Amino acid sequence: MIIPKIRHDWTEDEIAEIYTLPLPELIFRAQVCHHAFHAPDEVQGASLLNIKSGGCPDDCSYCPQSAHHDKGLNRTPLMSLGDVTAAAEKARMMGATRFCMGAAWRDVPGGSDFERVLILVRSVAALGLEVCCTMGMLDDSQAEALAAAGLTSYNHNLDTSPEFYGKIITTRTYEDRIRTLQRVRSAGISICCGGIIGMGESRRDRYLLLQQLASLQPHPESVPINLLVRIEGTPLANQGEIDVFDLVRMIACARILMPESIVRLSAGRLSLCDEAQALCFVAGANSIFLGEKLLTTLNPEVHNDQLLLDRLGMRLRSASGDKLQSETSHRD
Ligand code: SAM
Ligand code: DTB
Ligand code: SF4
Repeated sequence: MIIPKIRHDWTEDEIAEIYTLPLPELIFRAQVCHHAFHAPDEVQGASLLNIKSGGCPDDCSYCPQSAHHDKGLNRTPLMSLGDVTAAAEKARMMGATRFCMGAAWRDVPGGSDFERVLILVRSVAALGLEVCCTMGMLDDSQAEALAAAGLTSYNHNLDTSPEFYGKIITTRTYEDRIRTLQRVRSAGISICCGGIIGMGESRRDRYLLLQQLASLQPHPESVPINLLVRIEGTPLANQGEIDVFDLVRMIACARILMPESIVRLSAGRLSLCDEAQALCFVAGANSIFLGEKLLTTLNPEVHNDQLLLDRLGMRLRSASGDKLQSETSHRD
Protein backbone atom coordinates (compact mmCIF):
# COMPACT_ATOMS: atom_id res chain seq x y z
CA MET A 1 0.00 0.00 0.00
CA ILE A 2 1.37 3.42 -0.98
CA ILE A 3 1.02 5.88 1.93
CA PRO A 4 0.63 9.39 0.50
CA LYS A 5 2.72 12.08 2.14
CA ILE A 6 0.80 14.74 4.07
CA ARG A 7 1.84 18.10 2.68
CA HIS A 8 0.92 21.71 3.37
CA ASP A 9 3.03 23.33 0.66
CA TRP A 10 1.21 22.44 -2.56
CA THR A 11 1.98 24.97 -5.28
CA GLU A 12 -0.62 26.43 -7.60
CA ASP A 13 1.09 24.72 -10.57
CA GLU A 14 1.01 21.33 -8.87
CA ILE A 15 -2.68 21.72 -8.05
CA ALA A 16 -3.48 22.86 -11.61
CA GLU A 17 -1.62 19.84 -12.97
CA ILE A 18 -3.61 17.47 -10.74
CA TYR A 19 -6.98 19.17 -11.40
CA THR A 20 -6.52 18.91 -15.19
CA LEU A 21 -5.29 15.30 -15.32
CA PRO A 22 -7.23 12.99 -17.63
CA LEU A 23 -10.22 11.99 -15.47
CA PRO A 24 -9.26 8.28 -15.16
CA GLU A 25 -5.76 9.26 -13.99
CA LEU A 26 -7.17 11.82 -11.53
CA ILE A 27 -9.61 9.27 -10.10
CA PHE A 28 -6.83 6.67 -9.84
CA ARG A 29 -4.67 9.05 -7.80
CA ALA A 30 -7.64 10.00 -5.61
CA GLN A 31 -8.44 6.33 -5.06
CA VAL A 32 -4.87 5.58 -3.94
CA CYS A 33 -5.19 8.33 -1.30
CA HIS A 34 -8.70 7.24 -0.33
CA HIS A 35 -7.69 3.59 0.19
CA ALA A 36 -4.65 4.56 2.25
CA PHE A 37 -6.69 6.34 4.92
CA HIS A 38 -10.37 5.41 4.60
CA ALA A 39 -12.70 2.45 4.18
CA PRO A 40 -13.72 2.93 0.54
CA ASP A 41 -17.20 1.46 1.04
CA GLU A 42 -18.15 3.75 3.94
CA VAL A 43 -19.79 7.15 4.00
CA GLN A 44 -20.33 9.29 7.08
CA GLY A 45 -23.92 10.45 7.58
CA ALA A 46 -24.16 13.98 8.98
CA SER A 47 -27.36 15.84 9.70
CA LEU A 48 -27.97 19.56 9.59
CA LEU A 49 -30.40 21.69 11.61
CA ASN A 50 -30.95 25.43 11.27
CA ILE A 51 -31.31 26.38 14.93
CA LYS A 52 -31.63 30.13 14.25
CA SER A 53 -32.77 31.29 10.86
CA GLY A 54 -32.52 34.53 8.87
CA GLY A 55 -31.73 38.17 9.58
CA CYS A 56 -27.94 37.78 9.35
CA PRO A 57 -26.02 41.09 9.04
CA ASP A 58 -23.41 39.58 6.67
CA ASP A 59 -23.93 39.88 2.91
CA CYS A 60 -22.78 36.50 1.51
CA SER A 61 -24.15 36.54 -2.05
CA TYR A 62 -25.21 32.89 -2.02
CA CYS A 63 -27.16 33.02 1.24
CA PRO A 64 -30.91 33.56 1.65
CA GLN A 65 -30.40 34.18 5.39
CA SER A 66 -28.56 37.45 4.83
CA ALA A 67 -30.63 40.49 5.87
CA HIS A 68 -29.15 42.22 2.79
CA HIS A 69 -31.27 40.10 0.47
CA ASP A 70 -33.83 38.56 2.76
CA LYS A 71 -36.91 37.89 0.62
CA GLY A 72 -39.51 36.77 3.08
CA LEU A 73 -37.49 33.99 4.63
CA ASN A 74 -38.70 33.12 8.12
CA ARG A 75 -36.62 34.74 10.82
CA THR A 76 -36.72 32.49 13.84
CA PRO A 77 -35.21 32.83 17.33
CA LEU A 78 -32.92 30.17 18.75
CA MET A 79 -34.72 26.80 18.81
CA SER A 80 -35.71 25.19 22.09
CA LEU A 81 -33.75 22.37 23.70
CA GLY A 82 -36.68 19.97 23.25
CA ASP A 83 -36.99 20.62 19.51
CA VAL A 84 -33.25 20.32 18.95
CA THR A 85 -32.84 17.05 20.87
CA ALA A 86 -35.90 15.61 19.08
CA ALA A 87 -34.26 16.47 15.73
CA ALA A 88 -30.95 14.98 16.88
CA GLU A 89 -32.63 11.75 17.99
CA LYS A 90 -34.40 11.53 14.63
CA ALA A 91 -31.08 12.09 12.84
CA ARG A 92 -29.47 9.29 14.85
CA MET A 93 -32.36 6.96 13.94
CA MET A 94 -31.74 7.76 10.24
CA GLY A 95 -28.13 6.64 10.61
CA ALA A 96 -26.41 9.99 11.15
CA THR A 97 -23.38 9.95 13.47
CA ARG A 98 -22.77 13.67 13.31
CA PHE A 99 -25.20 16.49 14.04
CA CYS A 100 -24.47 19.98 12.81
CA MET A 101 -26.29 23.03 14.14
CA GLY A 102 -26.27 26.13 11.95
CA ALA A 103 -27.16 29.63 13.10
CA ALA A 104 -27.50 32.74 10.93
CA TRP A 105 -25.18 34.83 13.05
CA ARG A 106 -22.23 36.91 11.88
CA ASP A 107 -20.68 36.43 15.36
CA VAL A 108 -21.54 33.95 18.05
CA PRO A 109 -23.59 35.99 20.55
CA GLY A 110 -22.84 36.36 24.24
CA GLY A 111 -25.21 36.17 27.17
CA SER A 112 -28.18 33.87 27.46
CA ASP A 113 -28.16 32.78 23.79
CA PHE A 114 -24.61 31.50 24.19
CA GLU A 115 -25.50 29.71 27.44
CA ARG A 116 -28.34 28.03 25.55
CA VAL A 117 -26.00 27.00 22.73
CA LEU A 118 -23.72 25.35 25.32
CA ILE A 119 -26.70 23.40 26.68
CA LEU A 120 -27.62 22.31 23.13
CA VAL A 121 -24.05 21.13 22.50
CA ARG A 122 -23.96 19.15 25.78
CA SER A 123 -27.34 17.58 25.10
CA VAL A 124 -26.51 16.48 21.55
CA ALA A 125 -23.13 15.11 22.68
CA ALA A 126 -24.95 13.15 25.40
CA LEU A 127 -26.85 11.32 22.63
CA GLY A 128 -23.55 9.88 21.44
CA LEU A 129 -23.42 12.01 18.31
CA GLU A 130 -20.47 14.03 17.05
CA VAL A 131 -21.52 17.65 17.46
CA CYS A 132 -20.67 20.38 14.98
CA CYS A 133 -21.74 24.03 15.00
CA THR A 134 -21.57 26.73 12.36
CA MET A 135 -22.41 30.09 13.89
CA GLY A 136 -20.00 32.65 12.43
CA MET A 137 -17.02 34.28 14.14
CA LEU A 138 -16.18 33.64 17.78
CA ASP A 139 -13.64 34.70 20.40
CA ASP A 140 -11.15 32.59 22.36
CA SER A 141 -13.28 32.22 25.47
CA GLN A 142 -16.32 31.12 23.43
CA ALA A 143 -14.20 28.54 21.59
CA GLU A 144 -12.92 27.22 24.93
CA ALA A 145 -16.44 27.04 26.40
CA LEU A 146 -17.70 25.17 23.32
CA ALA A 147 -14.81 22.72 23.60
CA ALA A 148 -15.59 22.15 27.29
CA ALA A 149 -19.26 21.54 26.42
CA GLY A 150 -18.19 18.68 24.13
CA LEU A 151 -18.19 20.29 20.68
CA THR A 152 -16.44 17.96 18.22
CA SER A 153 -16.08 20.31 15.31
CA TYR A 154 -16.72 23.87 14.14
CA ASN A 155 -17.68 24.61 10.53
CA HIS A 156 -16.31 27.82 9.08
CA ASN A 157 -15.72 27.82 5.35
CA LEU A 158 -13.21 29.82 3.32
CA ASP A 159 -15.80 29.54 0.54
CA THR A 160 -13.51 30.48 -2.39
CA SER A 161 -10.07 31.89 -3.28
CA PRO A 162 -8.78 35.01 -1.49
CA GLU A 163 -8.89 36.76 -4.90
CA PHE A 164 -12.54 35.99 -5.73
CA TYR A 165 -13.80 36.28 -2.14
CA GLY A 166 -14.46 40.04 -2.31
CA LYS A 167 -16.95 39.49 -5.14
CA ILE A 168 -19.02 37.22 -2.88
CA ILE A 169 -18.78 38.74 0.61
CA THR A 170 -17.89 42.30 1.63
CA THR A 171 -18.81 42.34 5.31
CA ARG A 172 -16.20 39.88 6.58
CA THR A 173 -12.61 39.42 5.40
CA TYR A 174 -10.73 36.28 4.42
CA GLU A 175 -8.32 37.04 7.29
CA ASP A 176 -11.27 37.14 9.72
CA ARG A 177 -12.11 33.62 8.61
CA ILE A 178 -8.55 32.38 9.06
CA ARG A 179 -8.42 33.96 12.53
CA THR A 180 -11.67 32.24 13.54
CA LEU A 181 -10.27 28.91 12.34
CA GLN A 182 -7.11 29.49 14.42
CA ARG A 183 -9.19 30.19 17.55
CA VAL A 184 -11.21 27.03 17.02
CA ARG A 185 -8.03 25.02 16.54
CA SER A 186 -6.36 26.54 19.62
CA ALA A 187 -9.32 25.46 21.74
CA GLY A 188 -8.76 21.86 20.61
CA ILE A 189 -11.88 21.65 18.42
CA SER A 190 -11.73 19.92 15.01
CA ILE A 191 -12.12 22.10 11.98
CA CYS A 192 -14.68 21.64 9.23
CA CYS A 193 -13.66 23.96 6.43
CA GLY A 194 -14.32 23.95 2.72
CA GLY A 195 -16.00 25.99 0.05
CA ILE A 196 -18.49 26.37 -2.76
CA ILE A 197 -18.13 25.87 -6.48
CA GLY A 198 -20.40 27.28 -9.15
CA MET A 199 -20.39 30.94 -8.01
CA GLY A 200 -18.76 32.20 -11.23
CA GLU A 201 -15.21 31.55 -10.03
CA SER A 202 -12.45 30.55 -12.45
CA ARG A 203 -10.60 27.25 -12.32
CA ARG A 204 -7.68 29.18 -10.86
CA ASP A 205 -9.90 30.33 -7.98
CA ARG A 206 -10.62 26.67 -7.25
CA TYR A 207 -6.90 25.84 -7.24
CA LEU A 208 -6.26 28.74 -4.85
CA LEU A 209 -9.08 27.70 -2.52
CA LEU A 210 -7.67 24.15 -2.44
CA GLN A 211 -4.21 25.57 -1.78
CA GLN A 212 -5.53 27.64 1.16
CA LEU A 213 -7.34 24.65 2.66
CA ALA A 214 -4.33 22.36 2.29
CA SER A 215 -2.03 24.99 3.82
CA LEU A 216 -3.91 24.76 7.14
CA GLN A 217 -1.83 22.80 9.67
CA PRO A 218 -3.13 20.27 10.43
CA HIS A 219 -5.52 19.91 7.50
CA PRO A 220 -9.19 20.49 8.36
CA GLU A 221 -10.57 17.20 9.72
CA SER A 222 -13.49 17.63 7.33
CA VAL A 223 -13.73 19.47 4.06
CA PRO A 224 -17.23 20.26 2.79
CA ILE A 225 -17.43 20.79 -0.95
CA ASN A 226 -20.69 22.59 -1.73
CA LEU A 227 -22.20 22.96 -5.17
CA LEU A 228 -23.94 26.35 -5.19
CA VAL A 229 -27.66 26.02 -4.54
CA ARG A 230 -29.08 28.90 -6.55
CA ILE A 231 -31.66 30.49 -4.31
CA GLU A 232 -34.34 32.92 -5.47
CA GLY A 233 -33.76 36.44 -4.12
CA THR A 234 -29.98 36.04 -3.66
CA PRO A 235 -27.52 37.82 -6.00
CA LEU A 236 -26.35 34.40 -7.28
CA ALA A 237 -29.85 33.14 -8.10
CA ASN A 238 -29.24 33.26 -11.86
CA GLN A 239 -25.69 31.97 -11.90
CA GLY A 240 -25.07 29.51 -14.77
CA GLU A 241 -24.77 25.78 -14.21
CA ILE A 242 -21.31 24.23 -13.97
CA ASP A 243 -20.05 21.05 -15.58
CA VAL A 244 -20.58 18.24 -13.07
CA PHE A 245 -17.10 16.88 -13.88
CA ASP A 246 -15.69 20.05 -12.29
CA LEU A 247 -17.34 19.02 -9.03
CA VAL A 248 -15.82 15.54 -9.40
CA ARG A 249 -12.39 17.08 -10.11
CA MET A 250 -12.69 19.38 -7.09
CA ILE A 251 -13.51 16.43 -4.82
CA ALA A 252 -10.68 14.32 -6.24
CA CYS A 253 -8.21 17.18 -5.71
CA ALA A 254 -9.39 17.68 -2.11
CA ARG A 255 -8.90 13.94 -1.54
CA ILE A 256 -5.36 14.01 -3.01
CA LEU A 257 -4.24 17.22 -1.28
CA MET A 258 -5.80 16.35 2.11
CA PRO A 259 -5.82 12.54 2.06
CA GLU A 260 -6.66 12.02 5.76
CA SER A 261 -9.61 14.41 5.82
CA ILE A 262 -13.26 13.55 5.48
CA VAL A 263 -14.47 15.10 2.23
CA ARG A 264 -18.16 15.94 2.38
CA LEU A 265 -20.31 16.11 -0.73
CA SER A 266 -22.41 18.86 0.86
CA ALA A 267 -24.99 21.24 -0.63
CA GLY A 268 -26.26 20.67 -4.15
CA ARG A 269 -26.86 16.91 -4.20
CA LEU A 270 -30.47 17.38 -5.22
CA SER A 271 -29.28 18.66 -8.59
CA LEU A 272 -27.04 15.62 -9.15
CA CYS A 273 -28.18 12.36 -10.71
CA ASP A 274 -27.27 9.07 -8.99
CA GLU A 275 -24.43 8.46 -11.44
CA ALA A 276 -22.84 11.86 -10.69
CA GLN A 277 -23.06 11.23 -6.95
CA ALA A 278 -21.49 7.79 -7.45
CA LEU A 279 -18.62 9.42 -9.34
CA CYS A 280 -18.14 11.85 -6.42
CA PHE A 281 -17.82 8.88 -4.04
CA VAL A 282 -15.35 7.24 -6.41
CA ALA A 283 -13.40 10.51 -6.47
CA GLY A 284 -13.08 10.36 -2.67
CA ALA A 285 -16.16 11.94 -1.11
CA ASN A 286 -16.95 10.06 2.09
CA SER A 287 -19.58 12.08 3.88
CA ILE A 288 -23.04 13.41 3.02
CA PHE A 289 -25.79 15.32 4.76
CA LEU A 290 -28.67 12.97 5.51
CA GLY A 291 -32.23 14.20 5.76
CA GLU A 292 -34.68 16.06 3.59
CA LYS A 293 -33.50 19.54 4.59
CA LEU A 294 -30.18 21.37 4.65
CA LEU A 295 -30.52 24.82 6.28
CA THR A 296 -33.17 26.50 4.15
CA THR A 297 -33.19 24.27 1.06
CA LEU A 298 -34.07 20.67 0.31
CA ASN A 299 -31.78 17.64 0.27
CA PRO A 300 -32.43 14.13 -1.12
CA GLU A 301 -34.72 11.89 0.94
CA VAL A 302 -32.99 9.45 3.29
CA HIS A 303 -34.72 6.53 1.63
CA ASN A 304 -33.22 7.51 -1.75
CA ASP A 305 -29.76 7.86 -0.23
CA GLN A 306 -30.02 4.43 1.36
CA LEU A 307 -31.14 2.99 -1.94
CA LEU A 308 -28.23 4.60 -3.77
CA LEU A 309 -25.62 3.44 -1.24
CA ASP A 310 -27.09 -0.07 -1.45
CA ARG A 311 -26.88 -0.12 -5.24
CA LEU A 312 -23.23 0.95 -4.95
CA GLY A 313 -22.42 -1.71 -2.33
CA MET A 314 -21.65 1.08 0.10
CA ARG A 315 -22.97 1.85 3.55
CA LEU A 316 -23.26 4.47 6.23
CA ARG A 317 -20.47 4.40 8.77
CA SER A 318 -21.66 3.70 12.30
CA ALA A 319 -20.29 5.66 15.25
CA SER A 320 -18.11 2.77 16.37
CA GLY A 321 -16.82 2.19 12.87
CA ASP A 322 -18.98 -0.94 12.63
CA LYS A 323 -21.06 -1.23 9.52
CA LEU A 324 -24.71 -0.27 9.59
CA GLN A 325 -27.02 -2.52 7.67
CA SER A 326 -29.12 -0.27 5.47
CA GLU A 327 -32.84 -0.91 5.37
CA THR A 328 -33.07 -2.04 1.79
CA SER A 329 -30.96 -4.43 -0.21
CA HIS A 330 -31.07 -4.63 -3.96
CA ARG A 331 -28.00 -6.71 -4.47
CA ASP A 332 -29.40 -10.12 -3.54
N1 SAM B 1 -23.38 31.98 9.50
C1 SAM B 1 -22.43 30.96 9.53
C2 SAM B 1 -21.25 31.19 8.62
O1 SAM B 1 -21.38 31.91 7.64
O2 SAM B 1 -20.18 30.64 8.89
C3 SAM B 1 -22.95 29.58 9.30
C4 SAM B 1 -23.87 29.19 8.22
S1 SAM B 1 -23.35 29.24 6.53
C5 SAM B 1 -24.88 28.85 5.84
C6 SAM B 1 -22.26 27.88 6.26
C7 SAM B 1 -21.76 27.65 4.85
O3 SAM B 1 -22.78 27.08 4.05
C8 SAM B 1 -21.29 28.84 4.05
O4 SAM B 1 -20.01 29.27 4.39
C9 SAM B 1 -21.34 28.31 2.63
O5 SAM B 1 -20.10 27.70 2.28
C10 SAM B 1 -22.44 27.25 2.68
N2 SAM B 1 -23.62 27.71 1.93
C11 SAM B 1 -24.52 28.64 2.34
N3 SAM B 1 -25.47 28.87 1.39
C12 SAM B 1 -25.15 28.05 0.35
C13 SAM B 1 -25.73 27.85 -0.93
N4 SAM B 1 -26.79 28.54 -1.34
N5 SAM B 1 -25.16 26.93 -1.75
C14 SAM B 1 -24.06 26.25 -1.34
N6 SAM B 1 -23.47 26.42 -0.15
C15 SAM B 1 -24.00 27.31 0.69
C1 DTB C 1 -21.47 23.58 4.62
O1 DTB C 1 -20.34 23.68 4.11
N1 DTB C 1 -22.60 23.34 3.95
C2 DTB C 1 -23.74 23.34 4.83
C3 DTB C 1 -23.08 23.45 6.22
N2 DTB C 1 -21.71 23.72 5.90
C4 DTB C 1 -23.61 24.35 7.22
C5 DTB C 1 -24.73 24.42 4.52
C6 DTB C 1 -25.34 24.26 3.17
C7 DTB C 1 -26.42 25.29 3.01
C8 DTB C 1 -27.15 25.17 1.71
C9 DTB C 1 -28.15 26.23 1.50
C10 DTB C 1 -29.30 26.22 2.45
O2 DTB C 1 -29.94 25.17 2.72
O3 DTB C 1 -29.65 27.31 2.94
FE1 SF4 D 1 -25.54 33.39 5.53
FE2 SF4 D 1 -23.62 32.72 7.33
FE3 SF4 D 1 -23.17 34.63 5.46
FE4 SF4 D 1 -24.87 35.08 7.48
S1 SF4 D 1 -22.67 34.73 7.63
S2 SF4 D 1 -25.19 35.62 5.33
S3 SF4 D 1 -25.81 33.04 7.70
S4 SF4 D 1 -23.55 32.41 5.11
